Amino acid sequence: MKNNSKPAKPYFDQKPGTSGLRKKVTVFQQPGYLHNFVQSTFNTASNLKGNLLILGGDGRFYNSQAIQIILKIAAANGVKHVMVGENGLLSTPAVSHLIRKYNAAGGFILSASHNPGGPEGDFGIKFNISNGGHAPTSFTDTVFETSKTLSHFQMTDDADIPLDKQQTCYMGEMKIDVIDSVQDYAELMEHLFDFPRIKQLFKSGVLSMCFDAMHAVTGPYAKEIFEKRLSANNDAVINGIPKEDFAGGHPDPNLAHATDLLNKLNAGPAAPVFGAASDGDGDRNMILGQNFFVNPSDSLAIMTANAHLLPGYKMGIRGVARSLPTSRAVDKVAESMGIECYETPTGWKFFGNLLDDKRITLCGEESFGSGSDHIREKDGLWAVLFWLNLIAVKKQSIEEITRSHWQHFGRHYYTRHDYEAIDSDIANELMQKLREKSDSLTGKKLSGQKIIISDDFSYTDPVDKSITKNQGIRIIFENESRIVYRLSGTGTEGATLRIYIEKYETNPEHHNIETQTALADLITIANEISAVKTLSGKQVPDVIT
Ligand code: G16
Repeated sequence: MKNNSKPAKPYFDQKPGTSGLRKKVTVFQQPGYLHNFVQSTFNTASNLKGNLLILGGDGRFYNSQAIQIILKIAAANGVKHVMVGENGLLSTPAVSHLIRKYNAAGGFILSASHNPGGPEGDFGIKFNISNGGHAPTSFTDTVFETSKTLSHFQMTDDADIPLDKQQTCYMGEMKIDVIDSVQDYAELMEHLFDFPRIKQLFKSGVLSMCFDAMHAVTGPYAKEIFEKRLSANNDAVINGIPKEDFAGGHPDPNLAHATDLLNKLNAGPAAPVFGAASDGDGDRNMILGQNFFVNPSDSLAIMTANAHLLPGYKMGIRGVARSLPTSRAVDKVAESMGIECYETPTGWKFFGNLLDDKRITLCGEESFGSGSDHIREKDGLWAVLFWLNLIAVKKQSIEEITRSHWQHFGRHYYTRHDYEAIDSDIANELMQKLREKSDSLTGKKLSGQKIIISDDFSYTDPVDKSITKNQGIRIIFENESRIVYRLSGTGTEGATLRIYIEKYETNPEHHNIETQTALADLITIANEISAVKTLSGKQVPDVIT
C-alpha cells in the first residue's frame, strides 16, 4: 500500500469566524496551509471515511487548485465517493441541498462569500455537516486545536481530475462524479414555488426582471431558472458568467456594490419591475422594485406574513428566527400570528438546531440573508423566487406589497453603519468600553427616551442548552428604538465595527421619510455613546446599508 503521509506545517491562525475560515488568497497559498485545515477537518469528522462528500465553490481565484488538493486528501483519507460541481462550481445553498438529498457525510464549500476575489482578494473554506448546515462551534474548535499541532497530512500523488465536463472517474478507489451544478437545486426550487404561475406573468409581459449575478456563482443557476424554466425576459440575468475575480467587482448584493442593477432598475418607466442580486456563493439576496429597496429585515417579516400563500409553505409556518441585529419587524408579524420568534446571535449556524428541531420554518438576517427549512443555509435565489411568487399571487408591485405591510404592522426604519479595517486593538477597546458602560445605561434617558435594556447579548440555545456569550451590545429604548454594536466575524483586514440602528413607526403618515433622516437622532446617540469617531479616527462610516 502506498504511503500517502506527508509532513504538515502547523498553523496557528485557522480559527473559523462567523462562517468558516476566510483569509487573503496569499495566506491560503502558503505551503501546506489549506492541507493543514482540510486534514484537521478529516481528523475531526471521522464519518467522512467510507462515505460521500460534496465539494464545490463559488469559482473565485484558487477554487480549482483547492478542489484538486481536497480531492487528493479525500482519497488518501478513505472517502468513498465525491460529488463535485462541474468547473468546480456549486453555490452554498446547492451544497447544502446535495448533502441532504444524497445523504452525504458532509461537504466543503470554497468561498469567501461577498468578499472580493482575485490573486489579491480573499478565499475561504467551510465544512458543512450531514444535516447540510454549518459545523457547530464545538466541531470548529476541535479543527482549530488540531490545526495547531498537526504533524502529518494524508494526500495521494494522483494527477488532477478534469472538471470541465460532467463525468465519472476514479482516484484510486474513490469514485468522483463531476455533476451538473444546477439541476438538483433547480428541481428543489420548482417543488417549492408556483413556477407555472410566475411563468404566465412573465409571458404576459406584466412582469419583467433583472437579476445581477455579479459575475459570481449564481449566473448559471439564474439563467436556468429565470430564463429557461420561467421564460423571463431574455436579458433577465446580467453579469451571469462566473469570473475568478468577479470581473474586478465586489460581489456583495447591497446598495453600495450592486450598481449595475441599480442603474437598470432606476432607468425610468422602461425599467424592469423587479430587481435582485446575489453574492459570491449565492446565499445572500437583495430585492428591489423600481426606485425601491426592500430592507432584508422587512423582507423576512413580509415573507413570514405571506408564506402560506406559496405552495411550499401552504401548511403554514411553525415559527421564525432572526439574528440579534436584524430589525424586529418580524417579531410584530410573529406576535400577530401567535408563533414563536427566536432571537439568535449573528451566524446562520445558530438557526441549525431550531430548524432540525422543527421549531422554525423561516429565518433571516439583516446581512441580506433569508432562508427556510428546505436546506440549512441561507438561500439567495430561493428568496428571489419567493418574491416573484408573491408578486404573481398578489398582483402587486414590490413597493405596494412592502407599503401595505408597513401600513398593517408598522415600519421599522433600519440602517447599518460599518467602520471597516479599524485597528483590532482599538476596536476591542471600543467594545470593552461599551460593555463597561452598558450596565449603567439601563434606566437612563437619552433624547427624552428611557433605556429599558442595555447589555451584552447572550444566547441559550433552546435545543442543546449551549450558551453563547458576548454577542453584541444592545441598547433598547422604551419606544422600541434600538442600537446594537458588534464586531464582524467575516472580515480579513483589521476589525469591522458594525452599528445597527432601528426605530419603530406605526403612523403611516410618517412612513415616507428617507431612512438616514428618520434615524438621524439615534445615529447621533449611537456615535456619541461609542465615541466611534474619536476612537476609529473616521468621521463617517465606510459603508451604510
Ligand atoms: C456570514 C454568516 C451570516 C452573517 C454574515 C455577516 O454570511 O453566514 O450569518 O450574518 O456572515 O457576519 P458578520 O457581521 O460577522 O460579518 P456570509 O454570506 O458572509 O457567509
